[in-house]
Amino acid sequence: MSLVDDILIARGYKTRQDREKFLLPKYERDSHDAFLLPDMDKAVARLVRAHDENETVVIYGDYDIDGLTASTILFDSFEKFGINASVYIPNRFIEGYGLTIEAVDKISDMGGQLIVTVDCGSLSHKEIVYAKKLGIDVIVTDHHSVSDTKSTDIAMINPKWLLQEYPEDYEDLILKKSSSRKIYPFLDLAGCGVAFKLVQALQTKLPGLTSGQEKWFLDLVALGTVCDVVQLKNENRMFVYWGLHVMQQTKRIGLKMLISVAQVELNKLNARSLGFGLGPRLNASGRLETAQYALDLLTSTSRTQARELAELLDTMNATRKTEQNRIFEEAEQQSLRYVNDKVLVVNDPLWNHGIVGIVAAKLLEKYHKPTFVLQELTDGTAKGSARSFGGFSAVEAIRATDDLLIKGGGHKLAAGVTLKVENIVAWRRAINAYYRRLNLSDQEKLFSPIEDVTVVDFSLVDESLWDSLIKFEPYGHGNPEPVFRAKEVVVADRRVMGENNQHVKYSFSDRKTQFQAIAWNSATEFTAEIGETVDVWFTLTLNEWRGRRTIEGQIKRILSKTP
Ligand SMILES: [Mn+2]
Repeated sequence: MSLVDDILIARGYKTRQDREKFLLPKYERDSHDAFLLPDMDKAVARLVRAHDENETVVIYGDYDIDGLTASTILFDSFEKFGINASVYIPNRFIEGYGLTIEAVDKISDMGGQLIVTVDCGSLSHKEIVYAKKLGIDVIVTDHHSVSDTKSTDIAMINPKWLLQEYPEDYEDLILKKSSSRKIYPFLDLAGCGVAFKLVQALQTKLPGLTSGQEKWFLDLVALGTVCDVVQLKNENRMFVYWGLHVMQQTKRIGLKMLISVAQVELNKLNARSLGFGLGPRLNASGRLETAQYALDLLTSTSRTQARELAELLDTMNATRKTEQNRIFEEAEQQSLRYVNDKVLVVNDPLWNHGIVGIVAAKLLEKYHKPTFVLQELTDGTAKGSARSFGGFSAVEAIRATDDLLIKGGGHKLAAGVTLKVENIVAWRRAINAYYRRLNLSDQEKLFSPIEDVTVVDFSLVDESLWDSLIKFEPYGHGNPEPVFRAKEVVVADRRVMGENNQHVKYSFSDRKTQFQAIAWNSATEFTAEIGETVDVWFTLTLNEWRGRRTIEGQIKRILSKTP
């Protein structure tokens, strides 16, 4: 067994076959049967009718990247299938997330006969019933948490229904491959992933997109999947793995221009480039004004238009960053009032609720607390975003305190919430009381990385290990970079570096071999001195200097063992 096998086994890839699958995802093998998703056949039949009767279809999207990529996937593919469709993206500041009565009215005025939602709609029973009254059918495609009751007269494609259907034994059923009933074996698709499954299913019933051509949509699937922070496992891993390959050869002029303004080098394209380069630029327009610009960019067929839009998004992204830094600094100040709270809730009238989600993520990183950041609006309500980690589920916390809320929902690690300003104080207390009631274990409270594997011998950390680890890419949520831990090694050298002595470089010795590791901007955090015995947690990087390749560590944590 190699270190690589050890890591994969620790991550749950128990058999040799599981490990091989992980290291080389394959499209045909790893694509699950789209018709196993709830209501897929119903949705396909309805869309075939829309095609045959040339109905006016409206794709109802969302302003985040998952919603925008999902909308583009359906819009482009419907065009190829000969389904007459347009896209409706709600405005975050006017309509908010999901289907609304006002939007249904507008769609009715536009002559819409069928709405297909993407990345939303699972909780829109009222709006769906209203649409029906106006003679508009609705197909929901979504991946958000669902409520306990499922409409039977419309198609709702959402893998999360499977958990509802098999609450106790979903895991068991998918593991038991011999089970007589086939069940879709993966729940964590993003909204764009669900939209892509609909394309795969339609492809078998309508001409326009021959088998294999749908792979050209994987660039968009990868982008939405990474930016929606779903687990990069199973089918998602395959989507992102191959989606990055597709993106390197993408024919979408809008994506090409976006890649160019984000200064992403095509041959170095990885999941990080999507999450930190392309994603923020696409999101900026929806956060500041309207996501329509981002949709227009993704669907653009004109080079000039695409260049202009990409440059506009780049400028908006710079504005967003300035706003975000201001909000972050103010929120940092405010959080000093709540040092004893386990769940941080901060609020202000001047914090744009399009940006507060990113600020919540940064506060979480700084304080290691589940965090809610709210904007108080002029109508007496406050609206905001949550980020969480470990055993604390933001969406469960919202559910447990919903008597003080107007609405809320989302996922375990990220959620949204709306409440009356006058209830903020009481709700802050309630959600902290809920945290205490949970009685989380130490493991569930842990924020810092957990090691994948213990290194007993630094000589094993070499170039061949590095070459194997490259196959673990793309890294992201659910598939983090492996973290190594060396136990009881001795600090052989410590040097501070950089203009302001902000970096620190260590050399550790396991008594046979020395190993270099660096911590950027953390010289004050890591203070273990020469001669001390420590445990050290690190990830690996490749250092290329004057043609020489060396493998170095990036320090995550040092624990002194010297009494
Ligand atoms: Mn989504």
